[in-house]
Amino acid sequence: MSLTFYYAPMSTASMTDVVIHELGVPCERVKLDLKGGDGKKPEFLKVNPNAKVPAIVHEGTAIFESAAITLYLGEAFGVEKGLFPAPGPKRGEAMKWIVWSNVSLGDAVRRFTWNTMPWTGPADEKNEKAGERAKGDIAAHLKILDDALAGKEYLLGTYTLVDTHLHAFTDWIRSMHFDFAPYTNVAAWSQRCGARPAYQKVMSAGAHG
Ligand SMILES: N[C@@H](CCC(=O)N[C@@H](CS)C(=O)NCC(=O)O)C(=O)O
Repeated sequence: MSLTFYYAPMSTASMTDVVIHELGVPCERVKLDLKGGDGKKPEFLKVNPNAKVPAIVHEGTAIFESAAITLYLGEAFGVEKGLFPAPGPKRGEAMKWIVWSNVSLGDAVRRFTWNTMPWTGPADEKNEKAGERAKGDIAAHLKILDDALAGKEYLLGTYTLVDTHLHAFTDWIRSMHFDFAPYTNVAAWSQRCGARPAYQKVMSAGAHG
């Protein structure tokens, strides 16, 4: 079995890193220095022409986009480990939340970071009103997640890679000073997911990961 994981510490790739740790699959890790230009090197552009991490190569096939990677690894390795549903309606639920996270919640987060964070782009392209609107949209999405978690420990009932994926994403949102206190179900779920050894391991590696 050959699996290669291309990553940069403290990036979207951390989400995939936690997924790989949860699954316990052996892989070759290739750390990229994005600021140093590794993402734009021809050998990496062959893996991901978008010049972004995460990316994986499994048995010679390159896969990019964090949502696609979680879905793919879940299907390939997660079912037998009880971390991803077998094909059927539950699998549909898993797909729904992972795509929702990157597309719907992700859209609000991208607008928020672009308009409010100095590290995303030039100051003269930022728009305060658009930032405020995006902040409200993130709050609306957190409410949707909160409602979905009502009466449940995890999104699909038991812990799955859906929680791994969404928790890594929402914990990054929380780190940008979003108060989860109004979302009591999200706050409790976030603590449960954050206590898992795989998440602790990736986070403790931090910038040196
Ligand atoms: N939609 C992509 C986004 C990945 C992404 O934006 N990755 C950033 C790091 S967080 C990146 O590699 N940026 C390239 C760079 O900074 O040069 C995914 O979900 O995989």
